[in-house]
Amino acid sequence: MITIALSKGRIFEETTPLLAAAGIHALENPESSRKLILPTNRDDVRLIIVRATDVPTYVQYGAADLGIAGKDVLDEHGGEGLYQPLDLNIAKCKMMVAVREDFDYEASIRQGARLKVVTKYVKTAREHFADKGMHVDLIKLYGSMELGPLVGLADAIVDLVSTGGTLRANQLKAVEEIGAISSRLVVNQASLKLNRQQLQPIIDSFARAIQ
Ligand code: PRT
Ligand code: MG
Repeated sequence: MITIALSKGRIFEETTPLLAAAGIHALENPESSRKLILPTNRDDVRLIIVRATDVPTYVQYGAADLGIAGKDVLDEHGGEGLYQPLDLNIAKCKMMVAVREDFDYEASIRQGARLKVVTKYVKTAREHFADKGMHVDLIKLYGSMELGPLVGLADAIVDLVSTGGTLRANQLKAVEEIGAISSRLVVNQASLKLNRQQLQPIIDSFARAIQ
């Protein structure tokens, strides 16, 4: 049995055409089903529905053979035990630093101010500011980072931006791009060795579908 770990929402939606290209169709919709293990049209393939941040963990420990996860999530996880053969070019966005519209980020850097930063992406943020030689206090949040600067919890946020609508709606502005983000196929290295005959055709179909 091949197990593929996916998260609901944008990753599932954007993965559906790739799975179809490999001849794999979920028999239930994860948005409406409460099942966490979804059968597919193929007796030898099942999907498991997990939190986006948990996908690398399931694949790392071999509970899933394949998974699809954002580069943001993989960078935080560290990628240990994972083979990452394909950038699927889906769920694209940018990792950004953002501040209140009325906050002068450049001036506070020039003055060497110690910024307070809220983020879900502590490792990414720590590395980014260390590379810039900036001293920051990082505060870990699990969501709604945009609120931090509005209520005095932080001067800046590190978060994903796609349309920019969430920043605008909260009177925030992006001041720095940390990097481009897209989702990657991740493969358990041991299971690729053991089950290459089953896994390689799926990987190859994904590769052809994204060209
Ligand atoms: O939502 P949940 O807490 O369950 O988990 P999650 O947020 O980790 O999962 P999900 O499904 O929301 O995101 C899965 C993956 O999609 C992420 O790991 C990213 O790689 C990718 N992705 C692409 C995004 C976005 N675009 C995105 N815009 N993930 C989140 N966002 C959020 C962002 O955090 C911000 O709050 O959308 C908001 C900004 O969007 P705009 O369009 O207003 O700029
Ligand atoms: Mg989300």
